[in-house]
Amino acid sequence: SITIYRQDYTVPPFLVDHIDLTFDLGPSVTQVKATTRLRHNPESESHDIVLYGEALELVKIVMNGKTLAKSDYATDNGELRIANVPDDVTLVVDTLIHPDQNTSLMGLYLSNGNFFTQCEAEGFRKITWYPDRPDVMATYTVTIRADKEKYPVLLSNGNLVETGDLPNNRHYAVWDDPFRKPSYLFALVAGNLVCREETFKLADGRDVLLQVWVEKNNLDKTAHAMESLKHSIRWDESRFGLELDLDRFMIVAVSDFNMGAMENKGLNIFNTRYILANPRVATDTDYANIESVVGHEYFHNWTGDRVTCRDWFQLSLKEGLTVFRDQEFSADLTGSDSGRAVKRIEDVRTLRQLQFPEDAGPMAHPVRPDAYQEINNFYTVTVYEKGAEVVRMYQTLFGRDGFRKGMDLYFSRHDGNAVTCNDFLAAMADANGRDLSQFERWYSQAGTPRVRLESHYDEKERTLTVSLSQFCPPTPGQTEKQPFLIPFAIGLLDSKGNDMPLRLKGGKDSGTSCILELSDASQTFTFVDVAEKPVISALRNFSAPVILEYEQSDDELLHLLSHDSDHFNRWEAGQRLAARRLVSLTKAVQDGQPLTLDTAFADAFRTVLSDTSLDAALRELALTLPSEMMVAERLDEIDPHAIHQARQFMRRTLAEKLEKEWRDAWDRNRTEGTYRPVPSDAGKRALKNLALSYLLALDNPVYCQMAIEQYNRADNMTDRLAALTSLVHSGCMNRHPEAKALLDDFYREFENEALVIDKWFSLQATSPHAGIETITTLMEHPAFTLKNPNRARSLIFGFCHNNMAQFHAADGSGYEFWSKNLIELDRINPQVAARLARCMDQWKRYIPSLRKPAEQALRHVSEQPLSRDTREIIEKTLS
Ligand code: B3K
Ligand code: ZN
Repeated sequence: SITIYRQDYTVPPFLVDHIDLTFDLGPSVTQVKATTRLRHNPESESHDIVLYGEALELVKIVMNGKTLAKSDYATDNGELRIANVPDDVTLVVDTLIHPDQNTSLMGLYLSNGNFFTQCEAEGFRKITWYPDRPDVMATYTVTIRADKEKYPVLLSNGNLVETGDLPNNRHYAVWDDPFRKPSYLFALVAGNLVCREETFKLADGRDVLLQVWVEKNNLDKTAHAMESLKHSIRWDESRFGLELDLDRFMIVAVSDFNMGAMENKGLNIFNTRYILANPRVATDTDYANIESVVGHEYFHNWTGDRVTCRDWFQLSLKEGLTVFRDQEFSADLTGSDSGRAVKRIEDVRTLRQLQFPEDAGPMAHPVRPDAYQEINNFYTVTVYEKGAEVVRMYQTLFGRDGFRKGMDLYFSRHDGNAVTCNDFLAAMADANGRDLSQFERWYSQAGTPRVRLESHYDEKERTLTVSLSQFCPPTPGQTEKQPFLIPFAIGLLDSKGNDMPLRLKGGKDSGTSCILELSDASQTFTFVDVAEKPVISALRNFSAPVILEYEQSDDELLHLLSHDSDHFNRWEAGQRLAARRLVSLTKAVQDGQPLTLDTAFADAFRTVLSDTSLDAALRELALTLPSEMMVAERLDEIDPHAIHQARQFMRRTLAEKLEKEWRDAWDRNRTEGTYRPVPSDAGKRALKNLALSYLLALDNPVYCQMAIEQYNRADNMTDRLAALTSLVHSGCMNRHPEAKALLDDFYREFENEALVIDKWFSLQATSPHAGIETITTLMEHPAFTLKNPNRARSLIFGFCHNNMAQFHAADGSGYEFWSKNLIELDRINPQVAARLARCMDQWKRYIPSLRKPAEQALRHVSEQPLSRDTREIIEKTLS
């Protein structure tokens, strides 16, 4: 495969002013006519027009009125080059495409008989020959023609300017998008759909039309998406002064979709998973995800669409920034400090669980990658979530106001253009009068920095010295790293648990929390007037995406757990106490030693559980043990079974020791009245359902019965699914015929709700009792199909990614299952397959007995014909 390098960027030789697209839609054959006005780019030395195309049937190309002969252009490897072209050119390209054969779900494809497009990153080239690169921005006019009965709804970007009838029961619609955009933001939808719509008043008084389009049977699940959209519009107005620039904003839900959603200008297309909700079918988590993804795609209208990326290496320019914006949106919408903390904890948990391992594995890459073979493989947690942390650090350094100034400058400089991460950095630097050249290393260097903290309290001088040193381990292609600029938030607690006033030597008072700027390999900071030996609350609110190495005693951590004014660090202290024990329990399992858990730890958990002054949501987070993946992260060698046993032991022990308190928590956190997906109620449900899952670890028939009753009484999916999951994942399922019947009941009840059936597959695939036979049987279920990404993910990814104990079966059967399905999936949908390929990222760290079958499975895959997507991942994983 060919590797593309960031440093090889050259400007496009020709720019496009306008493109006219006409689609004659048919499922097996669609005709596409593209009329493009091109103009030579004075910044380019080349006079060649370069177009990209994939899986297209070229009918003809006409340039300035003359049909080109084959000898007038050269095609090679998806590129079509017309050499030595005059400055102004009109190009008419006629092509045929075959949507019904398109299983990759890139370009134009069918889902339940309706037409949809997905063009990011390079899908437009599956529609027509075009300079399909993000720095070529044009205005679009799109004419769609189709059978009127089968495809009554015809949508594209921008404003609807004309509709009408055509002979042979066909009709047409013309859409005009006045905003210049790159081809990756183009979209078309045609089919039998209905919408929920509303007129909405913007801050400047303009009325806009908002629509959420779905299949007819889903109209009753669109209210929450519409609410979320309105909240998003208001939020961007008030927090960033950014207003909707179109008269109409449309969202469409589709059930076959490779990822979460897509920010096409004025016509966002979503995976149904992030739109459809009502209490019967959606959980609290679904509601929260919908809110944040609707927000995310809406926020892209400015950070992505109005200002876009110069090239795909700059992807984090829009993604990191937009994730940061959606995180802040969700946090603000909770309306409370503890709500913000809950959101922050969840986001950091994702980062640590998914991004830290990526940064430490074979696919590690900088937030702004230097090279790729297949760009779709770089829509990663590093580009997205670490990218968001990098953006967050500007706000941590400059405050909300300073950050806003930087944003304003960014838009005033770059609106309507395709720019780079460095342009964003420059806007932040200039607006705040700071030299940020060192900060750029966050974009260029991969790997998670480790920050070591050592402290010394001088009782006589009443000073506290804090020494910070940083080190970033090597990553593929980067052996040496330069120090990062790390904003390190810190606070000091006295023995009563109160925040102490902070004063840095030579500086002024800094309140009770301050940011130390670590820029050298190591630095020392001295606090003066420190009245007693404090307990240090380090890296508050997770102020930088680093691994903190600071050995605090159990007593200090317990002190932080009960008193820290920084909610994040209270949670963190509990996690560190638990993780420390999980690591030693894992070793004990491996050495065949007896397993024990100290009373002090159980007591600390009891105190948190009973502390009703703490929000239920925060208690739930604090009492959820670090995941098996998180424990694996702390070990040099991964022994999945030992980790699983250690964690199960800790859960069971905490269930036993806190049995009464769990019962109380289950009793007292029932929500009253009709279901509302608001944070306070969702928090209660989360705590109640955590309590239930602990109680079910006790193998007591009374609790199985309790779960069965919760299932039967539930008036919402959160409680129903939690009860069913706890039953399946605990031993109850096998001992209670009644419990087993619930799985069938659930299936029958929700047979016609695809997203709920996904949950049904996934809760079984992730069960610690689900061996390879269970999974194989589920694969044969009539409702299973590899072709639908959501379905494939629910079962196969559920098992390979989220069922550590079973996937890593000693006989290698899990890995064999993985390779077989990966190969099959790759022939259908390379993008989804390449995600599945990532399951083996960590194989070199497995214990030796697993490493062998893992390598075998990887080698077997690498010997097959593979897509560019999957090939890149497998080769990097093996290298
Ligand atoms: N920008 C899209 C992702 C497109 C992925 C292409 N493989 C969704 C988002 O981040 O909003
Ligand atoms: Zn995005």
